[in-house]
Amino acid sequence: MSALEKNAPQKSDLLPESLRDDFPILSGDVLDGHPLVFLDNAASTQRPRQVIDAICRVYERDYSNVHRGIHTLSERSTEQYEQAREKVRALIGAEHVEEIVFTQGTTASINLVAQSWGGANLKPGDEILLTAMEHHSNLVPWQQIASKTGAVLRHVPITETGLLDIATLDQLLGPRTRLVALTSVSNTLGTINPISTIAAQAHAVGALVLVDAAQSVPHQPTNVRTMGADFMAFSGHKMLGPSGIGVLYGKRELLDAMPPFMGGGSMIQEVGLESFTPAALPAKFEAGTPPIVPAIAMSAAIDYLSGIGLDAIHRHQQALVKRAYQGLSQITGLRILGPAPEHRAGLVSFAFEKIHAHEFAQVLNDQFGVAVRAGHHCTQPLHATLGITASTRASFYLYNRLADIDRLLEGVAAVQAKFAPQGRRRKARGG
Ligand code: C6P
Repeated sequence: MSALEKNAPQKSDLLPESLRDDFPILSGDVLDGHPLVFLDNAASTQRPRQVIDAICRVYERDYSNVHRGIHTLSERSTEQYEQAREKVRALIGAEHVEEIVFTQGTTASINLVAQSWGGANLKPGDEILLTAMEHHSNLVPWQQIASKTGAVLRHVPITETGLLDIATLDQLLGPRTRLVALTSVSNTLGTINPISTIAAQAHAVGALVLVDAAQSVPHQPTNVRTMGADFMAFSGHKMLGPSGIGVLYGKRELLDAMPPFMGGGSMIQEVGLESFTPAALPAKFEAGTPPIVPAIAMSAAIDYLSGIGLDAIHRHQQALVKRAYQGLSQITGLRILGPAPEHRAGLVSFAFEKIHAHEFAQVLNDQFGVAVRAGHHCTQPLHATLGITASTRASFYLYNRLADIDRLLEGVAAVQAKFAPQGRRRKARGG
């Protein structure tokens, strides 16, 4: 029995393969002669027929602008748009439905908090604590507001094994810390961060906590209250929904006290020629015509995910990532970034000294039908910390199978053998 077979996940950890039938693109003719192995889910996921149908249904039967008309179609659209908000509330365990603001995505949500809350509250010398593993979307908005307000950015480092070095929190958190903004799952290392522990420490010094949950809400059960999140951001397109829709969760009293981010229609109660009064939550933060159909379709995606169960989806991906990690660890000269499988979500990034990540991804696509992402994955500072400029990333979702992982391993081994037949064996390591 091979090492892979010995460590094979229990069948019960895996979801039934039949759910793939719900995803037309997986059986479509994407690549000439190769069945598609889609392992780029951290970038964006595919959509099931149920979500595609929801989009068609709204446009064919129910579509109009929301919150504006008293005619039937406007009422129908408004009702479905607001039902989507309630569905999001339930998904993340928020207390009040008005704590759910629809945005364009994670990036837009974080920018909203940085500009609105940050602009109103940050003073010179105030500190914002980020981490070394943040996506650019949770770095640049803070850099921008820090340079406007005189606030100072600090960063939690990572350990050799690719975990957050939470032992440093005692020194990094202090009376000047106003906000800790961090990712729940690293899109490059796969690390699952201990958000509730960090949030408790942040709250103990009076700081707020913003969670970038782009890579966790789609993959595991989430509860903003047990997590200790004051703000949380995520995107619809990473959870089987359309692009152009995302969510900002914020505690009601915080959102209430924040000034509107954008001005325009819908976000006002009353407007005069010289001034306006903002609308109540959540409309205050939804200026202009919102992403109506994307919100309704995201709600269909939530129904789909809830029908399968986020616990089961998480277990499925744990089984896949374990297999991928073990297989990649056997490949000569390959460096796996990030921690052991028990600390990571369903993705693995790796680097190979002698082959550029783009070359790797190209061959995997062209010769093996395996779609992965190559580059810095919008985490340039993290890559610099790791001493590299790029990596190759395979990221999984509910429709991936063990056979997909095996195809990836087959492709990686073949590329390695082709480009670096003399490569010396190196132990896989984190960080
Ligand atoms: N990461 C990836 O390939 P948007 O683009 O706004 O939906 O999400 C931004 C974002 C924020 N935080 C994290 C942790 C993310 O992973 C992402 C998106 C994609 O890793 C595209 S760069």
